[in-house]
Amino acid sequence: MIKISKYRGCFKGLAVGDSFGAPYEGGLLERQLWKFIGKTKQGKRRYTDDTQMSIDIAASFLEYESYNQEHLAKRFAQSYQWTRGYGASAAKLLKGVRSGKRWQDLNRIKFKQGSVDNGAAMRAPIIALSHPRNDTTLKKAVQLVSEITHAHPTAIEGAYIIAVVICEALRDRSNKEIFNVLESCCQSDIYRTKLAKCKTLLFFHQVPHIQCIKKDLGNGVTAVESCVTAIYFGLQYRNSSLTSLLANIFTLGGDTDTIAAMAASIWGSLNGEGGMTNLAQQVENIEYIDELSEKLYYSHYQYDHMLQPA
Ligand code: R7I
Ligand code: MG
Ligand code: MG
Repeated sequence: MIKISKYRGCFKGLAVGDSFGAPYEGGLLERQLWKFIGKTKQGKRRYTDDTQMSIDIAASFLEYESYNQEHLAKRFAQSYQWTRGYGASAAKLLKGVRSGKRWQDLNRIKFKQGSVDNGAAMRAPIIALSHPRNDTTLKKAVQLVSEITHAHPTAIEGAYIIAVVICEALRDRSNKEIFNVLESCCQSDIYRTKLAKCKTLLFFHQVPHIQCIKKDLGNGVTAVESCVTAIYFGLQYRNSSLTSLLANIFTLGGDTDTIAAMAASIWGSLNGEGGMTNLAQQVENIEYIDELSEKLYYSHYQYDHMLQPA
């Protein structure tokens, strides 16, 4: 049986990676701005859209015991705040939904096939917590949750491979086992090529120079330039501290909040919540994130839980 600590570690890892990565994201202007808005009045680190949308997914799933796209789109829209650093087209879509428009009429307006960015992948770990078996129900759930804001096939496939890695990490699979599963799930040439490069870096090299990771895997805001990078870090640092994983992602630069959010949630799914307590305590709303993780867990493992001795 999967341990509850892994559920907590997955969700808290996402929030830790996001809120510790946010100060390093973007250009000079964004970094300066975050210095002013990056802390709560109580001095906790604020999280960005990555964690907020993950919270929305968990809360909406728990309310419906499944994914209801209309409910989730409204929940995303209600939670929108510009200070959480949403991408420009996601922000526009969410403001549209808030004013009564249908998400289906908005998600392909700016880009014909939908956004290619990593806004679907950054929240995909939570879909894995709601569908922890890597099967067709997981794939369907990823499609439903992602297409509301990110209809492009590469955005959805990026979300799917992140969710698959989380499912396998929750089961303590080795890096080799995880790659075998990824290779059988992954369909497009673009991700197959990235995964092959990632495999080389993970299995056949000493820890590579950070510039090599940037060149081969990427550090950008598109799903293609960030999902495999996060997988690399989550797996490469699985036996190291979360702090060292994060420090290396911050050195890499680029979309640091999102790459760190995805990588740290993989790390937390492998290692559980122990080893991130000090970091998690510094993040706003972490008690609510814990509460949601627990509810997601017991929505699956209630029966098994009742069989366990107290
Ligand atoms: O994916 P999204 O919600 O968030 C992207 C990043 C994440 O790392 C968050 O943490 C946040 O920091 O931002 O963002 P979107 O709004 O879907 O996309 C952001 C921008 O990417 C758009 O406004 C476009 O400028 C660009 N973009 C594209 N450009 C060309 N072609 C997105 N999709 C396309 C495209 O298909
Ligand atoms: Mg963000
Ligand atoms: Mg980001």
